[in-house]
Amino acid sequence: MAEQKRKRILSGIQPTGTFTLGNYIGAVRNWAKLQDDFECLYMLADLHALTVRQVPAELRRHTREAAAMLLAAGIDPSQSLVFVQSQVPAHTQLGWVITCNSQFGELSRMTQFKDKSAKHPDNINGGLRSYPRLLAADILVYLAELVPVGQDQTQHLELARNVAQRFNNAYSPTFTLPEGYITKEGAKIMSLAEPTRKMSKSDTNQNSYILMTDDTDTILRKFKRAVTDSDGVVRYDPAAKPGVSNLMCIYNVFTGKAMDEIEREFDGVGYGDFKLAVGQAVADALAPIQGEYARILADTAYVDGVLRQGAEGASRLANRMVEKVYRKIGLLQL
Ligand code: ATP
Ligand code: LTN
Repeated sequence: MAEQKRKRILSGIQPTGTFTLGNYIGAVRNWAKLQDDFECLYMLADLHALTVRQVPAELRRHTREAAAMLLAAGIDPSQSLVFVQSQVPAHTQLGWVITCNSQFGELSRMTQFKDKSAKHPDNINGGLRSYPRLLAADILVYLAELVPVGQDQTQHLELARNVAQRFNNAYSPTFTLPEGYITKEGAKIMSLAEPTRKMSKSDTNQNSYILMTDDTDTILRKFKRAVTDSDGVVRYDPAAKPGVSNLMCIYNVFTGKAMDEIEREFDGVGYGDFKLAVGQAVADALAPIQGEYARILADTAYVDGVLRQGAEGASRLANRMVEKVYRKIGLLQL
């Protein structure tokens, strides 16, 4: 009985490269924790990844790697559905309906569109702009109530809510309005090289991010080089001290220590020791995940089996919804 009352969660991540510490802290870490209390669907958004040019063989490899990383980070396929977006055609089927029920202007305001078109001026394609409509379809096709994401996705969620509301008004109540599920700690981990920008796996500067697969030496080296400031005091002040505050956020996530506690711990201690402590906390937290990741990734048949089973389960849910929507909007059913 309780089973039926669990709220449904959907979230996605693009298989555009190895996950960063930002992806883990802002999204993936929370996904595993939510499984006991919610019905969870976790998706590798390979169609979204196409908004930026991908090398085919790499996209394929990254997709399997991303699946293995989700499993290594604690997502349990016997509890949650893990699947690849392109293997559930219902997303694109509903996506077109959403496209026809959304307005042109609202898309150009999206920060991610502006960021990515600035980053790839030679490829400002239609998908890059339309992308939030497909994201809305990803969520609405499952009537997902909660969407655990990092802070950078709030604008897209707002758009999904607006589209859902508009559709419900134009036809009849159909879609649930999804809420973001954004944790306070680590909702936006910043780049280690430019702490006013978010840490991103597609950054060209390798020192700006920690990858989930980085070994301890690499992690320590990257933290050692992390940009801070010149006043030498470990104090939480994201506006005035973005670099130090970002490191404190990361330390807080892995040690559970509050900001004032961290300030006391490193009172009178130089940045060098502080950075080393943060790096070590991260390395210690990632080591067991990395062990699991290597083990799971080596078993391609297992990973593919999980994804196949995930796509079947997700399709069953999503196909029903597409059928219902198609009927509502007057597409002929035979
Ligand atoms: P890309 O660099 O390819 O655009 P990305 O690293 O920004 O990718 P996404 O695949 O767009 O990552 O995001 C996956 C999830 O990780 C989303 O929920 C997003 O909000 C979250 N996320 C991404 N970067 C960060 C970050 N720096 N801090 C917190 N959460 C993040
Ligand atoms: N756009 C997200 C990935 C994503 C997603 C979703 C997140 C695709 N579809 C649906 C939440 C719900 C991103 O990672 N930038």
